[in-house]
Amino acid sequence: MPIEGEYEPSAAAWVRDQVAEYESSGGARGTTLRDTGLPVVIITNRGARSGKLRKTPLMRVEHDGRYAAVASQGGAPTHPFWYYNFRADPRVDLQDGPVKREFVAREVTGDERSEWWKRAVAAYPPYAEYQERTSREIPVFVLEPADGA
Ligand code: F42
Repeated sequence: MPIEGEYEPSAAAWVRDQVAEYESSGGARGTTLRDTGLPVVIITNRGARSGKLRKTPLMRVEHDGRYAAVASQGGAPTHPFWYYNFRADPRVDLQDGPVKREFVAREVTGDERSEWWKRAVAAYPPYAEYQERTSREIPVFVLEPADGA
């Protein structure tokens, strides 16, 4: 069952515009990071305080049907809000192009984080620069299909 609730668009115009284009085109347009051609997914998550639905575009990092969500926020010194949302309620919906499915997010550490970090940097090399920019260890969540597939 997809998570339900009132959608609260991002405070950042470029983000909410990308979500609008992605969703209104059924995942046919707005699916890359600006003109990089690198693929983006949209993750719907529940606000930790507001309880509202938040829709967060992230770089697509996929392996064997599972995805990584990398809380880089461009190498900022603080975690993005969605990091706290995922921790408060790990049930998320992920849209990858035309396909939308339910997942459960769990933060990974140690060797598992290292393995997914390599995949993330391979998918989006700037993640490595972002990590050099901050003393904050950039959190990584792995999203497992909710139906256990
Ligand atoms: N961000 C990343 O961190 N990693 C990526 O790989 C990434 C890729 C990407 C690709 C395309 C694109 O358009 C954006 C991309 N972003 C990426 C940016 C990402 O989508 C987010 O905008 C960014 O990470 C910041 O996330 P944020 O959750 O901090 O969003 C801000 C802008 C926001 O919406 N703030 C809201 C506000 O009102 O200021 C609050 C959001 C929120 O979730 N609030 C919680 C609630 O209860 O509703 C409260 C949370 C709390 O604990 O207070």
